[in-house]
Amino acid sequence: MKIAIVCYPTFGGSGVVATELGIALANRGHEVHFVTYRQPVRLELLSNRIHFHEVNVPEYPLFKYQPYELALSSKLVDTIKLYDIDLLHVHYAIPHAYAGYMAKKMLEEENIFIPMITTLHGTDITLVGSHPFYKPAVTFSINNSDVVTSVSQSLKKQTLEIFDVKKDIEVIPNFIDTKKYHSSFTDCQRSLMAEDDEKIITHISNLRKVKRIPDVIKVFYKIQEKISAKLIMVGEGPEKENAERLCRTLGITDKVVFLGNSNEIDRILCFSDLFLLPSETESFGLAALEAMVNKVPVISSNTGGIPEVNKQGITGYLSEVGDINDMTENALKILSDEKTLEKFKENAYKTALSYDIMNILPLYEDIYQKAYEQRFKKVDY
Ligand code: GMT
Repeated sequence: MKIAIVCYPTFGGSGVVATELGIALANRGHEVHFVTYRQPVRLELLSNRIHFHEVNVPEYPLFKYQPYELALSSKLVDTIKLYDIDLLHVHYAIPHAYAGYMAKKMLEEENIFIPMITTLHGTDITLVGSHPFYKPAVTFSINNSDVVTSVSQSLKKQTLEIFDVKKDIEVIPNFIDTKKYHSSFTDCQRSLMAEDDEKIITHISNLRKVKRIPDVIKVFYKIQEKISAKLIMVGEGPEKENAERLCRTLGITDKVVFLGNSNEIDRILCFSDLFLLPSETESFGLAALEAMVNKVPVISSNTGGIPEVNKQGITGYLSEVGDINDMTENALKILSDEKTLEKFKENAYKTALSYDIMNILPLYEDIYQKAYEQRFKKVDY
């Protein structure tokens, strides 16, 4: 099949999922066309089955806001026609599903019928999409997609609660290519980061408010009062400066390393002992799954789709949002005993294996096939 994928190309779960999915589809013989404003960060290997089409929005001084949706829908129309694309898969409803729908309608004028799959990722529903400014457009885009998928049961439930959805939502969980990970802790070069007796605790995100970065720092502060530890903060975002300031106030700057954005997540997770994810809300928690496949247990909040991934007392522990004392206690339970830590590491890895891309990819291929077969049918509800 020839598939056009629209996503955000930046560091962030939805872009990562879309990119990894595209790469896997290409490996299965499909032809994949990424349409977005920059080459996706994880799209390193361009093969003859992977194409990238950049959306340019020409600056026009008369416009206060440059119309990205317009440029995207036009680019989609051109790309779909030029490459004879069979199907459009948009990741993140805003504004991708909206622009995709416009492209679909423009193409229909020329008797070209393209099914559109929309995958909901989280903040497009829970934070941004539910805002009254966007809600009618998001509701419309969801209801007018040919197939809608969400990355967790929890996100499906939230979507049905927030929007007047007339369509079925299929849950297809996020995934990981487990073959890419050769987790052997001997060649992780952990000595570059910490002393032998120090535990390495890691947080990876785009450091936005929803990630509750001060909780990460406070939990770490309490952990290092009891055991020797280092904190590695990976990512860039608006909460970074506050976090650096908090570390200074707490007197732990020498124990916290801010690495910024990194393309070496696997190397970092390879030498990590524990992953912290105290988010306010999280539709899935791909970062937790990436930690788990690298044998890193997870201390997280019990919110959104996280409990579908992080299993209480098995792969880590879950606490109420903001309960830093409980998170600290749980972290210490895992870290203070090597045997327990080893057990949690193994459990995390085993659980992550069930999310292998080879288990999830056929679910997408299946809905692609069904949507393609029904492409001439009008969406009606
Ligand atoms: O969480 C982020 O900061 C990025 C965001 C995104 O839209 O890229 O992630 C969302 O999608 C990921 C992939 O499906 C999920 O794993 C994240 O849980 C979800 N983030 C939130 O719901 C806050």
